[in-house]
Amino acid sequence: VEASIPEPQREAWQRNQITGFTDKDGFEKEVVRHVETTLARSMFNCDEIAAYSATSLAFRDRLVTHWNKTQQRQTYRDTKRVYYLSLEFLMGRALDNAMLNVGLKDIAKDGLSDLGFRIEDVIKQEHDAALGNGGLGRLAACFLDSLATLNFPAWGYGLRYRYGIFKQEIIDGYQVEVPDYWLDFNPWEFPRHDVTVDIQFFGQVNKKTADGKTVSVWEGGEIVQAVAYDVPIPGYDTPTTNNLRLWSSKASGGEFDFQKFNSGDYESSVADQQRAETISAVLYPNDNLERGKELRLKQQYFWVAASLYDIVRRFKKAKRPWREFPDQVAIQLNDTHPTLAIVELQRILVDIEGLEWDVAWEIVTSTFGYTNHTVLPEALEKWPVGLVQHLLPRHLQIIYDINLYFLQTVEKAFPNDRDILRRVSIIEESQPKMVRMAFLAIVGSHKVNGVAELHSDLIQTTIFKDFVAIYGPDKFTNVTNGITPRRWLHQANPRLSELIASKCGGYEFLKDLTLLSQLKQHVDDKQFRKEWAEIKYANKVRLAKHIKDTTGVVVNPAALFDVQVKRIHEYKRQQLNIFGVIHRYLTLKAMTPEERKTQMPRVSIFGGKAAPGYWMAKQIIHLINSVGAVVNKDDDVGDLLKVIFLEDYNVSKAEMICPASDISEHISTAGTEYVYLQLSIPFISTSYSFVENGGHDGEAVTDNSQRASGTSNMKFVLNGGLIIGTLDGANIEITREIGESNIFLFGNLSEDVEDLRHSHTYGAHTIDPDLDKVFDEIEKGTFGTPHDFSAMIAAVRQHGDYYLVSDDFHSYIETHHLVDKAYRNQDEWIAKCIRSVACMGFFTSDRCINEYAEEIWNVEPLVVERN
Ligand code: GL4
Repeated sequence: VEASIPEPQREAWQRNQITGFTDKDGFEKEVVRHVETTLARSMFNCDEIAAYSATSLAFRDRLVTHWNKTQQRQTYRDTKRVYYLSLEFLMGRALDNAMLNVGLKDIAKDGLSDLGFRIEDVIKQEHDAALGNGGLGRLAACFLDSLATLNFPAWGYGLRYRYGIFKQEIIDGYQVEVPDYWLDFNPWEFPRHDVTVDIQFFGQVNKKTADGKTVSVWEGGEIVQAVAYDVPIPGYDTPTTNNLRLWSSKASGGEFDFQKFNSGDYESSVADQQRAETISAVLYPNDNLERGKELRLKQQYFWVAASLYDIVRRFKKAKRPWREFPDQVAIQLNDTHPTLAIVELQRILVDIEGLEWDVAWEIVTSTFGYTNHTVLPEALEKWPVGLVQHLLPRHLQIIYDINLYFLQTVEKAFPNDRDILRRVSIIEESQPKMVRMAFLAIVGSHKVNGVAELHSDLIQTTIFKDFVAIYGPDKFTNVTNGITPRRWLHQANPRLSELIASKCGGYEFLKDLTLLSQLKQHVDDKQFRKEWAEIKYANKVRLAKHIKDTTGVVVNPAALFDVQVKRIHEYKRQQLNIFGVIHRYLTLKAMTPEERKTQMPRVSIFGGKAAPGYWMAKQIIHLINSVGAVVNKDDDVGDLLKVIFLEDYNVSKAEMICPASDISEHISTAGTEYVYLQLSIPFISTSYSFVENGGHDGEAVTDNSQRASGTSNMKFVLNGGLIIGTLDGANIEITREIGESNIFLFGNLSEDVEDLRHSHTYGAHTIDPDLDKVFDEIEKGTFGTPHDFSAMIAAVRQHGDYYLVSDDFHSYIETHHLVDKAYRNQDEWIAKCIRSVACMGFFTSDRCINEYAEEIWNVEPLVVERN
């Protein structure tokens, strides 16, 4: 308040309001000004990076005025805000997105051209902001875009990792990890050196009595400082610009501990500083896996404590009573990573603000919502009690108290059931004892949601079943994931977006994706189909060029492009794909030249990172590259088969790849050990006519609980590609929306999965004969030293084939034949693509955010007026 300008002088400020450029001349002026002043360069040494920097700064200036206005408006109106806590925000590039959301990309294009640059080249200079691993982090980024576009007062809170997800290089066919130093120059962040929070670790808890009241005081230990870095998040076609606040760690007391420094202990003062900075140094590169490292827990508490301090500070400004906290604040926990926030808020309210336990707990549970993203057991977070005790002694006490009160209510409700207490306890009575973070998140939240219908059913009937019995079904809900059509259609595929706009009454569909349904009326329009096909072809040409530039391999853009890009994981079954590719290769080799002429040319495109410690995933990458090395130079097959591994798959590459795919693969194994239930999927028939779709007669398709939702499937379909998949997470809902005839489904039934696994382990496990031949070929050394791939083969032949690669192999191969056949009829293929896109309205993240807002957060949009 003291920093505000007094009333009489405000007129001068208002008179000098910065409005930002609105036309080409204005844009050019700003770019030149930034090149010459901010960057201290000139037209004699302005390269593409400088042009990128100046363009970004020009747009950033525009965003900042909207951003300030949005924040002022939200503060003034004092409405409820949403805080999205996520350890990962996989944002990708910001400039293109800012230009499109602000709506001045055409102006920038012309302006840059006047100044001697091509806008595409300028955009490409930007380094991806890659603060995430895969689907979970990208979902958070899509949600931020939708929150701003829908004018919700919302902040994201995360960590500002110095190193995001590593850069992947492929050297001699192997993945090599290179650090991703992305902060060299980042015009999109604003350091707020004045917004800092001291975060405490270690120490001990002492009881103190004052005014007849005993309180717990957490004392001693060490302090690390959190510094805020703010990133503006522009909405599409709205001035609303929200904030993503990322915390960076720093030694408290600045650069050095001067006392230590002056007393000659230079080394130790530097060591302290480095130890503090380590906290936000690096993103853990695992997807769907928690490794229980102490530093990871430190990251979690550091980020959560800083964010809560900030949220509470903001709430306290309005001097409202504490009970109104949940009317002003909704906090969403993106997976269990921020679960300590529940404990931290209880600590603030009880220990610092002096509220009664029950009053505080009511506030806490009304504030939080928790999203579960996986049922994979290795991804469910548990922390050793001893580690929590050491790092956060007061928090462990609070966790024990939360558990005690919780178990007391359970005991009351289930007086004769002793076992339920053991099953639902937040503390697992194992050796060592563990804190079960998902259970803590459920107990401390008012809503728990899964991310696809099937996934949400599954968590309620399996891992969280007891909690449904305790709390009733209303606490649990589903919000099926979605993607932002701004980035994943308009930005990634501008020509398709334009063509769609010409049939759907302009670009309104980008804000209301259900308007895509108007495309149905145009499916039979020959000219429209032709233009559609031309755009797909042009996107394939662009990808072919990228393939040539990065791998040296020439691919035919007229071939069927078959894409599987995502993190490499055994459950996602890239191994099934590459074994299928080898089978195709062997089949082609066995054909006469005449027979080969009848075959459909294919390009099998893979991409994705393996966690550095995931050895099997790295073998899969190596096999893909080794197969490519042989196949791509085999003149017998020529254009009929090419195998490509695209290095360093990330958001900006995805924007190029998705528009260029004809078919993409979403083929993870059906079911897990948790799936004993039989889910009926009413809109999916249990028998298929063989030709119309990818299923098999009498073979029902199935669920997949390993992958919670999957979101890349949505990106591919939205860009006019078809998909081949198991009935997995969101594949099920995609099938419901686009119809069975527009998707290629295959694979075993989930209810058969357990039996199949059992038979592998205890019976004679016969491998599919075609797959056997593939293995024999690998073992002959056709693709390099067989030993390199022995574990992959052994996993199927000897170790029980947990992911059912052999069981699904035949139906996978058959389905690919159907794909080839369908692709020959280009006209019908394009029609299927158009029909599918027309039905994708449901999968916008705008729909997700509206559902969260209504069902979980209870927040309203707040429109900010334009200037
Ligand atoms: C994931 C799921 O594996 C993925 O299916 C889902 O789409 C994504 C977003 O909800 O969350 N869970 C974890 S852990 N990583 C993911 O990508």
